[in-house]
Amino acid sequence: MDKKFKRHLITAALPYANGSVHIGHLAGVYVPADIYVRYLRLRGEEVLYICGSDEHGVPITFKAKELGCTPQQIVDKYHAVIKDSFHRFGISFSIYSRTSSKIHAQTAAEFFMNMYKQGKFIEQESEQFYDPVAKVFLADRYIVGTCPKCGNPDAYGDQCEKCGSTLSPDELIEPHSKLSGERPIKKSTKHWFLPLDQYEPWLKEWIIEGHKEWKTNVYGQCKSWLDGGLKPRAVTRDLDWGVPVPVEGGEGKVLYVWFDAPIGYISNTKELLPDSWEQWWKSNDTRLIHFIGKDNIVFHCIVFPAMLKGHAGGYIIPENVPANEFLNLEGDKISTSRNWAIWLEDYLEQFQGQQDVLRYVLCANAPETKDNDFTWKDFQARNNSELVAIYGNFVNRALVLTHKYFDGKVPGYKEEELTDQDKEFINSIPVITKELQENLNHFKFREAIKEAMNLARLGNKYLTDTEPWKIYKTNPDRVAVILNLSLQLCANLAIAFEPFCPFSSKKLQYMLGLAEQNNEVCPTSAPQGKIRWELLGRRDFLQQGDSLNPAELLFAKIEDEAIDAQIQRLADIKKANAAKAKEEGGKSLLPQKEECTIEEFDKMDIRTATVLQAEAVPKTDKLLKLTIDTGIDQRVIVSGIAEYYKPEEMVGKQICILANLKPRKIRGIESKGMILMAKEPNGKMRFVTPQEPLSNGCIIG
Ligand code: B3M
Ligand code: ZN
Repeated sequence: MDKKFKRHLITAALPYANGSVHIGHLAGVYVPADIYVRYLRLRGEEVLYICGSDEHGVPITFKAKELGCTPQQIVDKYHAVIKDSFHRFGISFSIYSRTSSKIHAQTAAEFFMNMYKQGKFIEQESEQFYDPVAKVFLADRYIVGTCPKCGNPDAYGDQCEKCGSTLSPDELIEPHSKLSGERPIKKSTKHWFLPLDQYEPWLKEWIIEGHKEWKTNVYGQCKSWLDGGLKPRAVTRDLDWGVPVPVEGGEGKVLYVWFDAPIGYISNTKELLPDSWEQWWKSNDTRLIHFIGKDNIVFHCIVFPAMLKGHAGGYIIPENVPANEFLNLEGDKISTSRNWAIWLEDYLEQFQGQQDVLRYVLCANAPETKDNDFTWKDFQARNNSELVAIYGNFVNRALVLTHKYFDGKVPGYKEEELTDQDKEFINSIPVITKELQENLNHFKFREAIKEAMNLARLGNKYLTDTEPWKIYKTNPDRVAVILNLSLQLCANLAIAFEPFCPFSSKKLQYMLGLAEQNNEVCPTSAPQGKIRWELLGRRDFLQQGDSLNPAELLFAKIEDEAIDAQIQRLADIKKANAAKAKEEGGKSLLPQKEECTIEEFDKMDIRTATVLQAEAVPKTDKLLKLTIDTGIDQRVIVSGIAEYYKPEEMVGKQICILANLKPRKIRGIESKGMILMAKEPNGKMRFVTPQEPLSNGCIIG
């Protein structure tokens, strides 16, 4: 661990308080952060783990509207639910607070005011989208339209959830109001902008030059952002839910949720440590690490650091941002609106006392470098053939045999009794724990948990090779050696697994007599006694004659019935979703657009063309780069159709294009024109083609 840091400030993304948390959130953010924090605590490091509910933002106001209550009622309800389920799952936050707290409103307002006074914002009257029917400005998610980068028809005014791009409402194609469905008009309003462009050279130096060690997915996203050029971003909104803008002219406006939420990390620290929070946020010997999902990268690597820098109040910036990719469920993207998720609350209810199984599976299968899939079959297999059959089985054999042969007292041995086999076993332990530690230091939790399991594997092999049950009658002294060493490995396992599976680790510590029964699973300080990381690899945890507590199974087998019930539940949801989509398909044709004149239509140069070449745009899921023959020239169009067509399917096809669309750069490629596509209400898209082949360049009109 880097010695220049005295303390570690670990943050986990603040979940929106408009729903419960699901396995995607857990695998992406809270489980890895908790593993890391527990590891640091075991090392005796000074560490804070900061989180809380994100209680502002448009989706919360939508939810309130939907349920006919106030936004405050919504956040009160979900804050309590989320906080409680995190605790029961063993997520060991130092504090879990909320952004509707007084201290947060104050901290965020002061932060804004401070930057405002230093002239760090651009104040600008601009034309913003306004819903003439609902009579409100349409901030962020109140406005939807087609993403210009990937073609997703349901992109929001601030972000496209499909491709992760951050957007401004002006970039949306065919914007419409989420409130009335109306096409919005433009109306003048004043806002404050953070001139991100001014921070570009500094950000480039800091990330591109200075943090090449960041995870490739994170570094790559930052680089493509910075290469694309940054623009000023509004940090205020015309809304009535949020932190009021504290300056003159700010009446009726609030801070943008992505301005106030990251300040939540600061206000929650302040709430926890009113007297010493500044030491955590303002000294260079604090190491700040943000755990987040990939859709939050830009806010944590670009916007928030620019705010901290712009504030000029001595705030530190993150040392690392180990963001994860997404977890899918049984092959499909997790979706709250389609109820395609496993909710933590439900899991805790249905798999009581089995928190560690989910923690283990989510870590072993974490979407660290790419999106990954959670399946119930894999969950069952990992429990039954790893936790039960390897870790649980080894511990159980060591303990039960000691109870049987030595009356539950740790047997002793003399150094000279050790055989080569014993020595090989003893020497293998630190080799594995060193690997485990290296991986933890580098946020490679999947690899780390494998090593922890390898430690248990080693124990199983040792018992299987030495077969103490066969030799007890003839050679009890030899059995004493074997069981002593096995119990010492059990103690090693209790430490090695503590970050990942704290519930069973506590149970094991108790069975070994190393801890009290029912001790706190969510400690917020360094553990005491022998459960310390620095002791890993040793074999003097237990002394001859120490008493063990009764042996209990660490993990229980999960039967097919339990898994089948879960699979059935998902099948039912899929069926219900399909029925709903079918029903809605019929009625969801968009209403006719506003009238236009023939002159307006004539401005559009629509022609036939043929695709000559097609290739996927690297590092995107949605984009194809098409080289086409328009009859008048050959040119490139980048189109968001990769979801619907493979490159090879497009080659040779005749299509229709809007030829005189203003050229745009998409992912660094100049795109000249647009392919005409027809869209089904369910979102499926097909390109439009003449009924019989025509020459290229025919005018359509
Ligand atoms: N509430 C967004 C999310 O859950 C968010 C994170 C805020 S972290 C400051 O994706
Ligand atoms: Zn997109």
